[in-house]
Amino acid sequence: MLNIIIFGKPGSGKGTQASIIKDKYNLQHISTGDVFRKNMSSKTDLGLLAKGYMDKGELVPDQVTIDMLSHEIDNFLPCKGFIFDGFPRTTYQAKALDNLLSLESQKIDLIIALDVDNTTLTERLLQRGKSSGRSDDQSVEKINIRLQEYDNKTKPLVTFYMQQNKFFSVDGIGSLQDITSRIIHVIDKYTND
Ligand code: B4P
Repeated sequence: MLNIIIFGKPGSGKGTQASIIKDKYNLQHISTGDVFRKNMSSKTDLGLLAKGYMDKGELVPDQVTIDMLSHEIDNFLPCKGFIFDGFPRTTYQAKALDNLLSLESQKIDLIIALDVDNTTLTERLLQRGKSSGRSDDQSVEKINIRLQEYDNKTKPLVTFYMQQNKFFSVDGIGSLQDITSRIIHVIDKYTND
């Protein structure tokens, strides 16, 4: 199996790129944000709980997210590998993911970060907010909360994965195709080595 995490700040293009990369390598794409949003639109208990956090731009509590992810992984097995998008977002989640994969004698192979500056991210998210209707994309204040959540809770993962020599960063600004090529370059180098 090949297990990849697409990492980055809110709006860095994780979902956009993961949808493209999954087809090239025949991976199962798990986006925790998408699963939460599906639950929100069908008004499940999980969706109603997640909505309270997502509307404010905050992360959903770890255990809720991990339980949901575990269920998603089980649904897809057996498979050729996963591309995780938006997960993990805390060190606690990263350790839980390692545990879940180890149950299948698997591990994370690569974490690929999309590097985008905060000004560009804010512009992208406000632009998306015009058509997505997503409450968390509607104001600079809310986007700033999401960026603060990233700095406080998610950024420590850079060190966590660097210490394991699994962390790679690519420029997340440019055309979709150029960014996809940068990601493919990292994956192919890893799989050919
Ligand atoms: P997510 O759904 O993960 O979404 P995101 O961070 O907003 O976006 P992403 O980086 O995927 O950007 P996208 O490709 O869409 O998270 C939303 C919320 O869910 C979180 O705030 C949190 O509350 C909750 N959540 C999710 N996972 C969680 C977890 N593990 N733990 C706790 N809570 C969790 O791209 C953004 C925009 O940029 C799009 O409009 C796109 O078209 C555009 N774009 C992409 N690439 C571009 C490019 N190269 N040039 C120009 N525009 C580009």
